[in-house]
Amino acid sequence: MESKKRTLIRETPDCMGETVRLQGWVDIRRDHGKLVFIDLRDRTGEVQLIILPDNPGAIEAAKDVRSEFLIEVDGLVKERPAKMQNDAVKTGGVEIEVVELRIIAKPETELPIDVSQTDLGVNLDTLLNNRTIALRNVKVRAVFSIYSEVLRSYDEAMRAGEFVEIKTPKILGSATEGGANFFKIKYFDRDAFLAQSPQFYKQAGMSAFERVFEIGTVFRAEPHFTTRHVNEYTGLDAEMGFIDGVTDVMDELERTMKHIFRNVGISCEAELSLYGEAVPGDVEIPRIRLSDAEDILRKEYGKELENHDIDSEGERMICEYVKKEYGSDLVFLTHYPTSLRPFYSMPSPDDALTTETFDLLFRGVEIASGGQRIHDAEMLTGNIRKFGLDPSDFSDYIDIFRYGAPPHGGWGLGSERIVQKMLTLGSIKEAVLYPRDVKRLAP
Ligand code: AMO
Repeated sequence: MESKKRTLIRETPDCMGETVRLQGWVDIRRDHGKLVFIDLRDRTGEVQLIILPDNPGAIEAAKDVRSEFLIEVDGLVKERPAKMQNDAVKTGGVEIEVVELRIIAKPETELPIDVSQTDLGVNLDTLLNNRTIALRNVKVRAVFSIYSEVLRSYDEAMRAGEFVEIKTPKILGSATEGGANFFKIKYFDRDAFLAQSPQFYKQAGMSAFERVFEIGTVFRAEPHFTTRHVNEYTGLDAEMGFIDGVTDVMDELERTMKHIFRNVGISCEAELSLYGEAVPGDVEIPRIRLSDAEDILRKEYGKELENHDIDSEGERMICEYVKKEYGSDLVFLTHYPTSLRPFYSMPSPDDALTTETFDLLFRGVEIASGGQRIHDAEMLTGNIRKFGLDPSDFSDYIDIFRYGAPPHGGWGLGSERIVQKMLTLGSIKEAVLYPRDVKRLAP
């Protein structure tokens, strides 16, 4: 038995009439009179095992087998009777008549949650407290299969656009960019801070490579209890030089998003269908100035914005409007007021009170922020002062531009929010493997 090679469940339809070795988890075991049925799953699918009464060895070996046991079976691949072929999850048309069955490992006690149901039916806390176990559930795993495809597709789109991948430090000597949402840590005999964006480093990378991207951890010390914030997330950042304007940056982000959605639509059809979801249609993403969005909200929804800043309700409404008017699940809001954007944002050439920036919204939630940056050292120094900050705290950053840098811009895209909105998950935490929030540091 030892020397036989493992066959994956996906491969069983090609092995009709052969004896194969399968390994996996027991989803469920059913006894029908003297017959024992076991639904076995591995990473490629699920198949029904059948143990016949004329195989007392296998009946004996299976007698204690329960859900979530890990087993190995040698069995004959047979055609599954047509009347049984109505279960979409199972490998169609095939069942395995068990010859030998061995237990590889078994749970010490019953699992804290029943992972065999398609819908787990537990609340968010229970799901997260039992995260490792919950990952055995087909719908929970689907989230992270899609997440994996999002990461791969982002990487692929960036490389296709000739962006160079960089990794920038997450431990910083100073909390220069703002301060309030930095985590302070002990670093030997002094204080250090966890990076809340790769912003300065990606601009530095851009100044040499023209185009860089990073897939990296971002830390935010925000005491938020919302459905779209966590304190540690994975940012999909990019920065590109020699742009004519912020439009070039939005074009590149639009191309990237379409690539991600197209790939997920093709590779993750089964996972999406578990959630009854489809990826957004391949339509042009509308670009609306924030001031125009403000007018739309007032006229269409009777909603007034405070300080011309759009809140989460406004973001939901504008997405609803765009879906209705343009059939798009995404929208760029552009030209945010100077007062609402970081000091490095390029002011609009015709209006110093607005910036060449944007947010990208997807089904009601902001998934990316970006814009053109100031690339002139003197202008940047002046802007730092205007924001009430001290240029001497930014000398490494200003140096990037002192030695010459092209007009440039980029974005920061939240990877988990993409998946959250793609599957309409109630909380971003469902799309984070082991989320960190104000209260949660484990598992
Ligand atoms: P910003 O702070 O808007 O921009 O962040 C960019 C994107 O990151 C995601 N995001 C979050 N996701 C989960 N939990 C959070 N607490 C959280 N905070 C932000 C969002 C958001 O759109 N340096 C700029 C980017 C740039 O201009 O290039 C920045 O960090 O999807």
